[in-house]
Amino acid sequence: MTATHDSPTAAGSGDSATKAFRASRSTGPEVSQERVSEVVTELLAGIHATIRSKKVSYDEFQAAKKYLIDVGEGGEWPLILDVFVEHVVEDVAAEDQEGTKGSILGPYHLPDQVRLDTPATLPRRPDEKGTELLFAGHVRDTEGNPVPGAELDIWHADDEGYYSGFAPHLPDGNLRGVVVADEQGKFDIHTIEPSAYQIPTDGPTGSLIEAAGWHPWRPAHLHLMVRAPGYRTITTQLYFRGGEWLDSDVASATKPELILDPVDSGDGKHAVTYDFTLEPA
Ligand code: MBD
Ligand code: FE
Repeated sequence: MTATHDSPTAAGSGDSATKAFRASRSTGPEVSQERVSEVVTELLAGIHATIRSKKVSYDEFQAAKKYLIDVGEGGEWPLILDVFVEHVVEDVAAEDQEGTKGSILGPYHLPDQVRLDTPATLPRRPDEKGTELLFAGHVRDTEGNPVPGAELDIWHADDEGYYSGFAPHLPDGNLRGVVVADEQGKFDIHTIEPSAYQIPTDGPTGSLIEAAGWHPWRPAHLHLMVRAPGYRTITTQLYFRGGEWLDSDVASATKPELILDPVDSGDGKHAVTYDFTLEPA
């Protein structure tokens, strides 16, 4: 592949992810002293137990300190926490969730993207590469009734695995949009299939993955938040049958119910349907 642009750097996307996260949370939630104490005490006990059982040395402790400083300076706290921790938070949140399965939000959601009535084509460059995809379906409630006007907030990587807003060579808003379903809760979204995503290898998250001998890949995926007034918002991701890394996602965020089966619709284009079920808020 010949790149026609400088490769986006980890520091660039890390900074953007930190800024986007700060902008999305103006104030932290209120957490009681009791809760802080019980959760942090158990968290620290886990770290202490690992130090004892693995006989962590002073050199290793200082290396860890340096590493954590680097994660912060590189703006990679959103990335590393979403890759290695968020999936368990999502599992816990999902315990009482009906309807469509959720998955992690990840670090690359941006609010306030262009609103488009269905049928919609996500903003793309004139020469956007990748297989054309028609992604269609219905949004219904848990009793099977349509949810008219449901919003499908969708964002995904391009054919090289980069996200707009986090890779400077991409126009703002590329492959992002909020698609409004029709009176029957139906949506038709034209876009292109994303490529697999590789954690940037030049930053601290990538260097940990390399140091541990793991691989830095997430399978190709679409991100979605599906919402409507009176319903619990679903945050999820959809994957592609046969895609590489489905069985070893570095972020542990795949679920069998979230795998799409696109079919050829002629002209080399793909089409797939997927229906969403929202539970009452
Ligand atoms: C991604 O694209 C993503 O979805 C997650 C969860 C982490 C890193 C990059
Ligand atoms: Fe992603």
